[in-house]
Amino acid sequence: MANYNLENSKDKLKVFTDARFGMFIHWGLYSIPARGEWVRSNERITADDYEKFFYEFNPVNYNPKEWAKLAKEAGMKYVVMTTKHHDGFCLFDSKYTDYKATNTLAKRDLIKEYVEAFREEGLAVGFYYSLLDWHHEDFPAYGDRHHPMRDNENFKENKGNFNRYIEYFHNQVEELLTNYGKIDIIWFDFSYDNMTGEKWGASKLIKRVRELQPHIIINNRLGGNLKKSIPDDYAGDFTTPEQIIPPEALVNEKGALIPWEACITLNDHWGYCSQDKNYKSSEEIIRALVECVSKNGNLILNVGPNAKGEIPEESINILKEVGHWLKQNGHSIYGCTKSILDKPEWGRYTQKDKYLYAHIFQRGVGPVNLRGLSGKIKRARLLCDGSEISIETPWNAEDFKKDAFLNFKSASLPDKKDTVIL
Ligand code: JFZ
Repeated sequence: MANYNLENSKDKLKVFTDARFGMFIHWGLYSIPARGEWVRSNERITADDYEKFFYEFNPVNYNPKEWAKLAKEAGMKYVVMTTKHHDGFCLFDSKYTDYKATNTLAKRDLIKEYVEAFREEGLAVGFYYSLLDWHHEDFPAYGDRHHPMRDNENFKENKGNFNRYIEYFHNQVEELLTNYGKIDIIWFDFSYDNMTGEKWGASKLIKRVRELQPHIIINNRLGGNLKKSIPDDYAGDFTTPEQIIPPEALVNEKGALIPWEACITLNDHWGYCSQDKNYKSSEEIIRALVECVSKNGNLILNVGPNAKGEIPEESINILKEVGHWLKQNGHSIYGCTKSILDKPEWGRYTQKDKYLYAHIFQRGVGPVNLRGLSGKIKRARLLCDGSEISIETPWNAEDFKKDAFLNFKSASLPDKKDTVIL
C-alpha cells in the first residue's frame, strides 16, 4: 500500500500522533459534592459554602501508581490531569496561593506523585490548567457568563485587577513547567467571548512555555485559529474537539492535516458524578478510537476519580476491556493514521506505511468488498490470532474487476471488535 503523506505534521508531534490513545483525569475538590466539576457554577455556590470541601478534602486512597498501571493496561500512551480546574483549587504546591492540596488534609503535592507514577509506567505526562479561576479575587465575577457569582448583585462592583490574575496564572504555569521535570503536554482550558488570545497574555505565555519545555505539545484553547495557513503563535499544536468526533480529517487552509484529539467522557461528566451511570460500552469506545485514528485523530478518554481518590469501578472495567482489544489489535492503532482509501461500507480503514487495517464493524452477507484493491494485496490475516483470510475474486464478480474480496468462508470473526490486517 502507498504511504499516506504526513509531510505536513511536525516531527515533535509525531510521538503524540503515534500515541493515539490517552487518559484524561479530572480530579479536585468537586469530587466531594460528586455532581461534576461545574457544580460551583451550576449551583451558584458561594466561596464560603464551597470552602468546606477544601477542609474536608482527604483522598486517603490516592494512589497514582494504580492509576498509571490501569492506564498502561488500557493501552494508553499518555495522560493529562487537572492541576487546577475552574474552581481554582491547585493539586500542586504553588508558592502563589494557599488554595492548594498541601494545605488540605492530604498535606502534600499530589501532582508530584502523579508525574512520578505515570513516568514510571512509561507514559507521556501532561498538565491541564484552567484559564478560568472562580477562586481568584482578580478574576471577573459579576457578568462573566460562567462564574458562580455572575448574577449576584454583591459582586457587581468588580474591584479586581485582571492583570494581576494574568501574572498569577503565568507564574503558576512557570512553576508547573519548572518543578516537575520534562512535561510532554500542556492543555489550557478555555477561551470564550472576548476572553481569548492576548487577553490571556497568550503570545508571551507561549513563548515562555516553549523556552521552559522545548518539546512540549500545546493544545489550542488559548485561542487563535489553527486552520490559518500561518496560525497565530498561541494557536498551539493540536485542536481539541470535545465530546464529538469530526466527520472527517481536519485540514488547514492549505489542505495540510491538523493534529487533533477528541476528548470524550466515559459517562456524561468529567469530574466524579456519583449518580451518573450512563457509561459507554467498551465496544463503543473501541469503535470511537478506530474512528479517530481513521481520521488522523487521537482519543483522550476521561476518568473522574472520587473524593477518596478512586477511579470508578465501571470505568476500570471498560478500560481493561479496551486494553484487552488493544493488546491484540494495537498494530492497527499506534502509529496509524487515515488511509489513502475512502471509508468502506462495512467499517473503517486505518493505515501504517504499507499496512492497511480493515476494521470490520458490519460484515453483511457474502465476501467483504475491498474497493479498488484487486491485485494490490499480498496477504490478509486476522490481527487477533494471525489466522489467514483468503483474498478471492468470486466467480460472478466480473462487474467488480478492480476490487478485491475478503472471503471468510465459514469462519466468523471471533467477536464484533475485530480487525483484519492486509
Ligand atoms: C471544558 C471544561 O469546562 C470542562 O469542565 C472540562 O474540563 C472540559 C474538558 O473542558 O469544557 C468546555 C470547554 C469549551 C467548550 C465546551 C466545553 N466550548 O468551547 O464549547
